Amino acid sequence: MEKTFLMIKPDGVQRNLIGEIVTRFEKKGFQLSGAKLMNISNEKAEKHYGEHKDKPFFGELVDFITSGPVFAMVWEGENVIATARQMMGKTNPQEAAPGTIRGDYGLTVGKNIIHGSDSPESAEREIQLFFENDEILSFTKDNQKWIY
Ligand code: DAT
Ligand code: MG
Repeated sequence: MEKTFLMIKPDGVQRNLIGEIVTRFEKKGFQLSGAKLMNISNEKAEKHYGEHKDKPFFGELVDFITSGPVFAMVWEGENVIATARQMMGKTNPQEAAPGTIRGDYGLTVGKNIIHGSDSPESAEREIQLFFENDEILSFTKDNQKWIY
């Protein structure tokens, strides 16, 4: 089954949105395979956001993501990478549709609550960056037959 890396950013953790966000993905039918509250080192942050290293906001982005604990997660399910991105909404919360996580909870692009992998390649890379293999659990829930 497809897996993606999702991360509630420091603003989402500070604003007590972990439960609300986890609930959305659970209710959708996706399965949580791993999760942890963690602080991100500068080095890991720079690796994670490596594709943006030449952007003017890179420094701010790294400072923000290392400014407090994040809640890192691995979720699995059919087409979870693209579907999770849809549920998150557009990068800029002011453009994100109501009903999406960023559309419902965010106001500014610098504090947009959640990260989600944007392709199978980034999902693989980001899961490896944030999780050890034994932190990701594969198990079958009985409810699967009512989802698929
Ligand atoms: P996404 O998080 O939707 O994948 P992205 O990969 O283009 O978006 O950018 C990564 C993060 O960088 C994004 O969540 C918030 C920040 N960011 C993007 N564009 C920005 C901008 N123009 N000004 C400030 N921060 C920005
Ligand atoms: Mg991105």
